[in-house]
Amino acid sequence: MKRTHEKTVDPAAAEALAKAAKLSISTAYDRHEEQEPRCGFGETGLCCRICDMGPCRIDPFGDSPSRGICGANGATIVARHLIRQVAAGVATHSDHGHDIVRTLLLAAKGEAQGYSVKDEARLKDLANEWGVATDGRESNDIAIELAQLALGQFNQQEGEIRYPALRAPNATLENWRRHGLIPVGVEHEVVETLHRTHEGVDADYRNLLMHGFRTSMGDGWAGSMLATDFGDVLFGTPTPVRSQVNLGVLKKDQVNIVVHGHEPTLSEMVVAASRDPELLKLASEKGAKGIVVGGICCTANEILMRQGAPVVGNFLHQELAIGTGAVDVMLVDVQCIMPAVVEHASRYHTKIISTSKKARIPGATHIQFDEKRAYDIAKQIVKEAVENYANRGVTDIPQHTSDLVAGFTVQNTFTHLGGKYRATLRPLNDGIIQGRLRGVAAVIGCNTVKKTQDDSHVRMVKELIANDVLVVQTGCSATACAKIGLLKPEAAAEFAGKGLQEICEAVGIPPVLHFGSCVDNSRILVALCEILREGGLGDKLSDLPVAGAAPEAMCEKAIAIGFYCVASGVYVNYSPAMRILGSKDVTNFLTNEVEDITGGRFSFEADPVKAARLMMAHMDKKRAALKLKPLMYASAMEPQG
Ligand code: NFS
Ligand code: SF4
Repeated sequence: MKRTHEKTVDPAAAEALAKAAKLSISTAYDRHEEQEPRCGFGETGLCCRICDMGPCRIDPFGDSPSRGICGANGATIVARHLIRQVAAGVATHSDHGHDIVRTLLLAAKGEAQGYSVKDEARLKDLANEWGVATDGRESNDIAIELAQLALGQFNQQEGEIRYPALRAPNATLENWRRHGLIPVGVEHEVVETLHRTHEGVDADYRNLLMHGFRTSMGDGWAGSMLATDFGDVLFGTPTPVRSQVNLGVLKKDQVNIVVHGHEPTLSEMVVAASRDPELLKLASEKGAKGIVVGGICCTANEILMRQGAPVVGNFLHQELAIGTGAVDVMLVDVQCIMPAVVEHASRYHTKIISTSKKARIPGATHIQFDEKRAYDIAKQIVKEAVENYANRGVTDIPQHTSDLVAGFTVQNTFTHLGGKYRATLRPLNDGIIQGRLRGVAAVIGCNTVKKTQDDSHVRMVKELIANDVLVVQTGCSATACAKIGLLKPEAAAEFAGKGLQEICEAVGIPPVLHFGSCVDNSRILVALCEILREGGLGDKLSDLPVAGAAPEAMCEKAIAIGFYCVASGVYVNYSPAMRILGSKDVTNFLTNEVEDITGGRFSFEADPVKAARLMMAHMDKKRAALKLKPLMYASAMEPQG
């Protein structure tokens, strides 16, 4: 059995796990062990369940059988299942993006209670970019036209999705066109993935994987990008904001509502409702000193960056939060919600409330969300929490919190870097060109029980910043590093290399920038385009000394993100590896051959420090190709303790 320190490096989680063990309450870590030993065919991707003549399995060591009943070989089987996972990830982010665009449309028509265009400047910028007239028009009018165009991006059947031509550098765009990597529409490519991977269709692993890359572009350069842009219009563009993270943000003497999932639509309203005088009065009548709304998973990041709401934790905290006995309601919408929360909550007074028609969990209370009555529904949910406060038993909240700054965006990082009056990325580019900074790394993604919680995120990011790499983060990875204090400006002095320290001090930013939720990885793509546009670092995205990593990845969304980053020309270390290692051909295509096509590639190094060094070696290779000055300080990659 795994010992607690092998399960997590987070002291709050360690306390909560110890308590769950004492009470014999099962957590994901226990259920992970119950699943051992794992099937080697499944783990290496060599099990095919595509048709009902199967399942078929391929011997990974090359002995018989080397093909399934239909003749599909290992590479075909692995590639087929992998791109189905890509398509699922794309569908997930895109459906989320779709719902945000739709909410803006309803809001602009006056049909979504409590929502309106919050950021008119952002709306106008987008309209100008998309060629929608703004002169003399009401913002609702503009929003309606823009939202309708955006909805068309999902089911468009011809041409190209819009953002690549609007935002990507020409050389990258031309390369995508040469290789047919731009989706005609988001949904079409997902449908085509399902068609191609049906029994007896595409058997060429390269052809399958290239379609996977094309499909993934519909996430990064459409679904997620639309979620981010239209989310900013609807809820406001984030600005840097201070808050706190970890289980200690739950309060013994207040009503605690944990919002868990992904879409900001409902959680924004719940935050607003928690400030409603009527509900605050009710809370006080019940003996509570106030109402806390904190998040788990990406909903946390959404309300953190826009409202400064505290973060309760990342993916593996969902059960642990309930285990404090202090959660009056856990409100869930879609994605990354373990059905186990219901079982866990049954041992406490916690009410699990599901809200999406797409995601019901047996045993949860369902309150159907509806944009048309959003504020009323949010109030109803907050009221349930307030009323449940009195039913609490003993609470036991691990007293650990850490401060962080979040809410960086392409727009405001510009302002920061350029000083108050000049919004420009010039200081960043100059820092890289002169060798003060080695490059930029995006460290993102989930937690997984296959690794020690947070350990890989933290060790990778420490290694990178110590060697003068500016790190940007999103999702559960940002939460992991926030928990140990890497996301506050003071972290620069303690953890960053000298060159990065100088930049952070001059500009007043932390060495690790929180860029938001997982759909906000699209902000990172836009930032890369802007860095390139600023000049001096080449002419295509793959020229930049940058790299990405998902060091504790666990879901199909993470695979889709990895794919669109590699398609965009980025080097990505992904761990634990996807289920592909059973096919040498597929592995070689993803880690090697694809670089000749997109300029990006995958690696699957599991050790986070070694992976960080691979990422930096890639940056150094790009620096050499650009003939940049030698690094000012971090000439050698020093191992960090
Ligand atoms: Ni991203 Fe965010 Fe977390 Fe992974 Fe899940 S919450 S959408 S998928 S686990 S980082
Ligand atoms: Fe077996 Fe081919 Fe059917 Fe897959 S598609 S289960 S390899 S027969």
